[in-house]
Formats: sequence, structure tokens, C-alpha cells
Amino acid sequence: MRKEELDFTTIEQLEADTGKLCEMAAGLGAPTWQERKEKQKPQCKFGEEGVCCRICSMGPCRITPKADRGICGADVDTIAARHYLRRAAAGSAAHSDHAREMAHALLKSSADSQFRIRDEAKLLRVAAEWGVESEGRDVYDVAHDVALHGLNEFGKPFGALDCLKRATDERQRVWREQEIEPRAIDREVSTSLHMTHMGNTADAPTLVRQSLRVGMADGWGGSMIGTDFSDILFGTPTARATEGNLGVLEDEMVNIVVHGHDPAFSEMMVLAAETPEIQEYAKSAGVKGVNMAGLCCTANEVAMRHGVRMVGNFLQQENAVLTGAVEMMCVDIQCIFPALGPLTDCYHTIFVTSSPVARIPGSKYVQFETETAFDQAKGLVKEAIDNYKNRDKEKVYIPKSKEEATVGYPCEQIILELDDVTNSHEVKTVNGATEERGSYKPAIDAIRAGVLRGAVAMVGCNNPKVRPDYSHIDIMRTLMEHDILVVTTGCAAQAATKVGFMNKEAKELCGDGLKRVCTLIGIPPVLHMGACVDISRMMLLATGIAKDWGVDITKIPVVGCAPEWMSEKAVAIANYVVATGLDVYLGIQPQVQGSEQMTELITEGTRGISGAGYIINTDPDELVKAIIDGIEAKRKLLDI
Ligand code: BF8
Ligand code: SF4
Repeated sequence: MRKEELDFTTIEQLEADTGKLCEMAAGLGAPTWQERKEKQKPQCKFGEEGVCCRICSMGPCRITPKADRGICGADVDTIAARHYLRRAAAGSAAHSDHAREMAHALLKSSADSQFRIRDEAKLLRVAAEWGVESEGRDVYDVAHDVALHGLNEFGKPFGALDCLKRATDERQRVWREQEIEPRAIDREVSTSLHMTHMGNTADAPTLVRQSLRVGMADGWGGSMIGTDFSDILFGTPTARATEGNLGVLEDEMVNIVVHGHDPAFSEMMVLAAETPEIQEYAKSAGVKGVNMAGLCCTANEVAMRHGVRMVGNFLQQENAVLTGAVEMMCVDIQCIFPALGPLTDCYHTIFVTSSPVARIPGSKYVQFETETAFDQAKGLVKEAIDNYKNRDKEKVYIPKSKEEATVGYPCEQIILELDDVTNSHEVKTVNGATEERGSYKPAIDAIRAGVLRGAVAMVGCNNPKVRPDYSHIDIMRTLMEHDILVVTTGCAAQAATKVGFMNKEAKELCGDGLKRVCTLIGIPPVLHMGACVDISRMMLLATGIAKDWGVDITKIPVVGCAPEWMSEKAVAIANYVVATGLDVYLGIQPQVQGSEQMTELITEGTRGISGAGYIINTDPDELVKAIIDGIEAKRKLLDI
């Protein structure tokens, strides 16, 4: 197929679909974020610039031309830096608490439950790495010990996180010498909150250093453990076909949307819907079947493991309900609009919350427990089926737009694809366990030869401060044209899916070099690596490339980019990506601009610590130009 013949969905089409849904919503009096955003204007400038402090109740204090310090004497740099660190700590807490749940699920795993070991090889690899004996033992005894070891990483009193040993020796040295090596996960979160309590650290550089450290507790701690344990329990993802966008909702089927982040809940829903019992139930209720679809990072999790189709990303969560065709919206944790409560009231949609961490008014609360989760899931699917008869045809509008995608490229799959090209597969023994691993050398050779210029990790959310998805799409398209491979997670991945960038045919949109690589290996130019916790996979990918190349990770032409980020998790992520030695290009300001010192610290100051920093530009065209320049500059330093 030629480029001109490609007929992928455009950003304009996405916006037209949203416009039509909002118009229908307005007719029904259904509230939307677009409407609420208007009412929030103008947004508070003090907050935007990070110069307002509410840390103690002597405040709130804000820095203005007539007040250069808060009541306690905190200046603008202190205030902005404390706020920034608190955000990083909250993000790290969120990802890591998610991981803790996975660890508890692993601890309860058994052969006769739905929480069973589906990737034994990975379990044994982690066991060997952590010194958990596996020789001659029952696999569940090993799993439970690995889970306990993982749980210990949250609160161990001494030492640093065990996953740090996966990094290059050079990185480990930098982290140690710069004192950003995270100790226990919870300790870094607690210490961050302690340091920012009224009357403690006022020194912005120290607060920025702790931001890196608490970020590291996420990326090389919570997120990495969460990802490994999810793979062990539910299977390491492999490349598979799926589809994405609102058009995956079915007019004549029961639509259930799973939304959030924790795969334990959504996995049970997906597995429940596939049982003969449920299919029989659907048949007897006279419906054609159950259509399971995912939203946000939960979508990424179930798409990568089951091919479940993805209905959309963060700012599309209301759109799904606005179609009037969703019988049930089941959520677990994180990135869930409280607005779904009042919004679902306007439709027949049953809104189900499942976690004590995310209780939302206007929802039906079903607390999921590992022991009963599968039966609870079956009960919910039946309830959704029963609800189909309540669908009001007058309110239904399902936009047609959807695109095919190949998803599921964790490091293991990338290695496998590269192996297929070069037969470079090798088996190594690490700590007594067999480690099967090919190498990234074919990809490195392509980068050295200039066929590929480099790679960008596109991550992050949507943010109404910019045209939703526009920056993701615009930047990815330009990178592809410039022979830069994109790996992606989270809502950035969903944006790519919606416009066909994960379709293998999208190679036609690429420069000659990237097109050749995609054709040879048989991959799309944008590789789906999973949910936001899976950015830990990206850190291991970059580490693997640096190791196989034999150069410092700060030197490889690989960078991160979050053009539409919004959440505190994104702040934690940006910090650990920088701490890992990779530059991060941001399209949204981190709300510290009121402090010149903070602006300097996060863009330049961290370079003296980890060798990387932020490049911030709210214009997507300028941002992508900066990325390309940055990659070319790295190539020049490598003399390639
Ligand atoms: O963890 S990209 S809006 S869904 S925070 Fe949330 Fe942002 Fe989406 Fe996933 Ni990540
Ligand atoms: Fe004001 Fe200081 Fe209290 Fe912040 S900590 S609210 S700056 S008095």
C-alpha cells in the first residue's frame, strides 16, 4: 500500500466525533469536562506558577511583588520545590501501591485459582535475582517467597532497592555517589513528605535531588515490581492484534468498559466474560454477546495480554459513557474522573468501583478480594447483561472511527523480533538461573548505520491545556518521518492506536530507514510497551541497549517525551527517567516557573547529578524539533 492510499483516522475526525458526542450530551443535560473547563477559566496563576503554599495552616501564602516570602519565611524557590517534590512522592506512592496489591495477589496465588503462575520462567528469573531458592521446590512456594521479598522492598530498614542491580554498573555508581539511590519504596515517599513538612528542608537543590530519589523508588522499585508480578500472574505480553477507539463499542452487544490501572480486576472481568457460563447466560438473555473494552492503562494491560479492544484514553473516558451504549463501566484505581458518578446518572450505565483506594460517589461499590474476585466478576458481567434491556436507543451514538493495531512489545518481544532477523539468540546463566536473551545489537547496528536515527519513549496523559491527542500524534508522525522509532505506553499509546500508527501499514508514513526496519522485522513503527507502570520496561530497554552497545546510557540517542502529561505519576516518571540518564521532553509546564532557581534546576541542574534533564516547550512543533536536534546531537557525540 502506498502512503496516499492509507486512510487512517485523522485528528480532525477524532475531534468531530467528540464534538458530536458533546452536542448530544448538552441536549441531555449531561455534564462534560469541556463544559467544566470553561467554568474554571481563568485558572489560578499562582497555582500555575507554583508560588502558592498551603502546607501549614498559617497559610495559604503566595509570593507576589509585595510579598517575597510566606509567613514562615519560605521563599518562592522553597515553595515551588516543595510542591514539586510532593507531586513526585504522590506519583511514586500511586504506582507503588498498585505494585503492593500485585504482590499481595502473588502471595495468594494458587494452582486452582485464577491467580496462578502464568509465566514460570519469569518467576524463576526474579527468584534467582533476589536469592530466593527455587531448586526442587513447589512453584507456588517460590512464588510466595518472591512476593514476600517484593513486599519487603517497600519497608526494609537497610540497604537499597534490589532492582537497581539490573542497571549498568555506571548508573549504579552514579546513583550511589549522588545519593539518589532509593532505599525502601515507602521510606522515600515518607521522607519526601517529611522533608516538605512545614519547617524542614528549604533548600531547592536538596528537594530536587529527593525528587529524583523518590522517582527512582517508583521506576526501579514499585513500577518494576508491579510489572514483573503482573507478568508472572497474568503472562508476559506478546505481540497481538487488536483495535482502538470508540468504534470498538458494539451496537448489538453488551458493552462493558474496564477502566483504571490494576490488571487484577480487569483480568478477572475479561476471563469471566469468556466462560461458557456467561456466554450461556447472555444467550438466554437474548443478547448477541458481551463486548469487553478497555480504557486508559487498564486497556493497555488487557489489550497486550488478551487482545481486548481499547475504547480510548484519559480524556475519552466520558465519551465512552456519552455513546449511550455502555452497560457497565468498571473501574479500579487512578485516573478515574469523579465526574463519572453524575454522568452515568444521565444514562443507563452502571458505574462500578472496586478498590478501597478509589471510592467515588454515585458508583456501586464492589470491593474486589483475590479469593472471590472471579465470582464477583461473573456476577458483575451478568448484571451488565441484565442491564442491556435498559439501553435507550434514542441516546445511542457510537462513532464509527476505529483502527487496527498490533500491540504487546515488552522487552522480551522486542528481543524476539530482533532474534528472528539475526538468529542472535543466546542462553546465559545468571545467578544459577537460565536467562534466555538475544541482544539489541541488530537495533544498535541500525542506529549506528543511521538507518534509524534513534528512539523516543512517548508516554503520558491527555491534558485539556492542549488539544487532546494532537501533540502526541503530531510529534509521533514527525519522528516517524525522521526515521526515529517510537516506543510508547499509557495514553500516548492510545493516541497512536486511534490514528493507525500501530498498524503495520503505518510504515508507509515513515522515512525510508524506519520503513525498511519495520518491513524487515515485521513491526509497526510505534511499539506498544504497555501501561504507565511499564515505563519500567522502557528503562530496562534503554539499559539493555546501553549494555549491548557498551556506552554510557546518557550517550545513546534515546530520549523520553510526555507532551500532554497531567498526573502526579507523570512527575514521578519524569524524575526516574532523568535519574536513569535520559532526557525528558515535556509539552506541559511542571508548575514551577514562578521560581527561576527551580526552572534552572529541573532543566540544567539535574544534568550535574544524573547527566540528563528536562527540555520544556508547549509548542508541539518546536518540541519535536528539539527532540530531533537532541537525538542528532547525541549521535554527533558518539561520532556516528
Ligand atoms: O497511568 S497516561 S492519564 S491513564 S497517568 Fe492516567 Fe496519564 Fe493516562 Fe495511565 Ni499514566
Ligand atoms: Fe505559608 Fe510557610 Fe505555612 Fe507555607 S509553610 S503556608 S509558606 S507559613
